[in-house]
Amino acid sequence: KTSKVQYYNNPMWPGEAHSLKVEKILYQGKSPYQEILVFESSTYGNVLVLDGIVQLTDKDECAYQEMVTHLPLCSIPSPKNVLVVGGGDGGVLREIARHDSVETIDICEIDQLVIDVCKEFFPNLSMGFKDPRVRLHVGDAVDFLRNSTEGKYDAIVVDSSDPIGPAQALVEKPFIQTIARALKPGGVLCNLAESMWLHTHLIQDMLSICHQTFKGGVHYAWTSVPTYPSGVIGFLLCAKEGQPVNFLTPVNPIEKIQGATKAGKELRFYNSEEKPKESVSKSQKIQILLNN
Ligand code: PUT
Repeated sequence: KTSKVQYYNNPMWPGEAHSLKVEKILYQGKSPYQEILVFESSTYGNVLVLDGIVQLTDKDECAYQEMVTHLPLCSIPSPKNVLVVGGGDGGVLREIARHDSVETIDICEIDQLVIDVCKEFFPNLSMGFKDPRVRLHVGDAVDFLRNSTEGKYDAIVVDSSDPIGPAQALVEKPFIQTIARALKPGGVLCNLAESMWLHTHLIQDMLSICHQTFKGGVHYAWTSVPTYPSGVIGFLLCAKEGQPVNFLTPVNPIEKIQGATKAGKELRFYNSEEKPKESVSKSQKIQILLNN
């Protein structure tokens, strides 16, 4: 029923739209935070949509979940306590569970309905909740982190929706500082950082906040997710000063973790292979795009 004008009016990507053919609507509802839609598509399996924005599809979710998780967790020697902010579909939990050094996985998701709907329609992701190390906290991550013990976590993964609506605060300086406080020295953050094609100013602001807050190093990474606007999504990888962290060469390669990628549990997208040396850094590329 949405008119064409509405299609092109999303403030995150004005003038653009991407469409998927709907075979069947599986669920439509409204939580106190957002509108939730699940449909079966012709080409990408089941699709989760929040407030009109595609969050994941069965077909390409691996490219997001594996990268947002293993980029940070493979960059530190032995992650033990990990926090997921958002991530109510369970996909990041599924990926963290591959790491046998991990002892506790806290997840703070604001919307119980997202969790319930994903348990029904995305069993390959929500299986992550079955891991006995997972402790679910339903509530606002800003409050959760404010009340959490200083220096508790080895890694924090922010798997939110885009920074409009409930996730707006998650890209702002006070929240980033609260995250830094909750990390151990040498702990790492992976925060959703949108598309370099669409959100260069937002990324530049986030880079600047992260550089001010994290003295152990900040990198911009990205992955290809065809059903996200512009087909890519980025991450900010940040390290708290303490132990040296090298995001470019995984010190904890997933392939070396016993059973992490065994038959039936293979990774579909991520591997630890080092990228060829590049003459222009990712941050420089963002600057080049911004100047054009
Ligand atoms: N959890 C990531 C969602 C991004 C949607 N654009």
